[in-house]
This record gives sequence, structure tokens and C-alpha cells, in this order.
Amino acid sequence: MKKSALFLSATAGVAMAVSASVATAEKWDMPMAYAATNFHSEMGVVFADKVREYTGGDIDITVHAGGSLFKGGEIKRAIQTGQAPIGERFMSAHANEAPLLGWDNLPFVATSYEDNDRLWAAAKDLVNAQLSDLNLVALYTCPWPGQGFYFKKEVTSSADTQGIKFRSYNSATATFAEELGMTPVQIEAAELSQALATGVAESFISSGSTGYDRKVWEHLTHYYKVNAWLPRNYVMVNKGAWEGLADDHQAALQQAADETGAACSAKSAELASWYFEQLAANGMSVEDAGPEFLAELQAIGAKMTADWLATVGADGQAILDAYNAN
Ligand code: PCA
Repeated sequence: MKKSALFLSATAGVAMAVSASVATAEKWDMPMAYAATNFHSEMGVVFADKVREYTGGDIDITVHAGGSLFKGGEIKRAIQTGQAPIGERFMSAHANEAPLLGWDNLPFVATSYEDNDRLWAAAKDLVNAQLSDLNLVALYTCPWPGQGFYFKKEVTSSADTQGIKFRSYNSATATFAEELGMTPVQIEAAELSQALATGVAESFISSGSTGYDRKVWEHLTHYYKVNAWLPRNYVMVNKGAWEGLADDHQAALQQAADETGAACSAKSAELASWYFEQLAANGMSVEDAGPEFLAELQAIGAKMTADWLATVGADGQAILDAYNAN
């Protein structure tokens, strides 16, 4: 029961308190950035259902997928400022503002779900402290499948990538593109099909998941598996909204979040190769990146990790040291 309902029960009697507690069931809008049919968004609905169940209906979350309530690029700000109490976003998209949040976008550092979990374990406390400074509390995180490159032609080395218009999703991918001689433009997944259709972009890096969601076979022909990193989305709550919850509600949300985070990770791993099958079934060539291209990507990746460490400093080194120690 909410504090306001308790106050009413003291002043206006039990009957009033009962109706007040029903009437004040907390309604939370939850903006999410990706397609409603994407597993991240479906898991958001699972989370909302669990929260309703575990709070006995006291907290009623409505998911708004596909950037329909706030666009992907607006979601964090909306939650920081309390325009929405809860929402979901791609964590490394915030690395331009808080470089530590690029921990999951380090090329070739953690290329499997297991290693990505270990890296998250090493990063979690520092990431949570950073988010707290941004007035946010992370409830759960969930990885995308490994990242590879989409093109509309065969690519065997950076000689083939010069001058290509590249859709980036954060500052690290823009850097990656520039190192390959491409021209980056940041575009939300929700606007990706249109950008490809109009020629604003003709290449991007992502998982098979986003290529599938956006039917990119309508515009592109080649996917090169690289598994460069497995970046995470996270569900975040406004810190004030979180601290204003009664202890039992906090515990209920955390339980729902822990269960959903685990289920979402498992779903991501389960779907990873299925997405590739769908790309191939729709006519795309889906192959491992060739040795020359891969060697170039690895060299760029090493430089990007070094740059990240130089920017983030001791906290970044502490994350990689802890990760490498176990
Ligand atoms: N899909 C998201 C982020 C990472 C991914 O696999 C996107 O391309 O926007």
C-alpha cells in the first residue's frame, strides 16, 4: 500500500483506505526503443506482468515499444527528468556522456555470452555508481547477440569500405566506421529501414536481430559475422521514483527484474543463430568476415579499447583487470 493511502486510512477510515489503495495503484509508462516483436521488448512485457503479479497489482507498468512514447535517443533523458518513471535503452548509446557506459562496446574483449556475463560482473558496481550519478537505477540488463557488419556488396578488406555511408548507433561505432574510411550517421533502429531505403545509410554494424526486425534484405545483401561485442540494453528507473517505493515494492520489482534479465539473456542466446538463418532464407549472404577484413577490425578494435581506457581512466582499467583476473 502506498504512503498516501496509509495517510488517508488514518484520516478517513478503513472503507476509504481500501478504495484509495485501489485508486492509487501506481501506473507507470515504460518507453522502450526497439520493435514490439523484438525479444527485448517482449521481455519488457514479461517484466511488466511479473511486476503486476508480485506487487499484487499495486504497480501497473505499460510498455510502449518501438520508440512510440519517446524515441530511443530521448528515453534516458525522459527518465532522468521524471517524465517517465521507467524505460529501456541501449547502454553504450550513453557513452558519449558517460564513457564508462561503453564498457560493453569494446571490440573483441568479450565475444561470447559467457564472457559478456563475466565482463558485466566486473563492470556492474562501477556502472551502477555511474548511473546513480545520472539519477538512474538499473533494474536489469540484457545482451544483444554478437555484432557484425551489413553491406550491399562483398567486402574483403577496408579497400572495399571507403566512402560508404554507415549507420552508427553510438560514438564507438562511428569511430569504427571512420577507421574503415566510411561516413557515419547516427540513426535509431526504429528509423533504420527508412535510412536504408532512402540511401542515407548503406551499411551498419548490428546483430542478426536488428537486421531481421528491419527486413534489411530488402536493401542489403551481405552480413559478415564478426561477434565484435554483445552490447546490452538496460531497464532503468528514475532514482527518485525508485527511492519513493515501499521496501516490499522495491523487492518485488527487483525480483521481477532478476528473473526477466536472466530469461532475456537466455532468449538472446537461443535466437542468435536463428536470426542468421532468417537473413539467409531471405536471400542474404551470411558468412564469417574474411581473414584480411577481420585482422583490420581487430587492429582497429585494439586501438578503440586503448582509447576507451585513456578516456575512462582507472575505473575502466579496474573493470578489465577484474575481467581478466577470472
Ligand atoms: N541492435 C541494436 C543495438 C545492437 C543490436 O544488435 C541496433 O542496431 O540499434
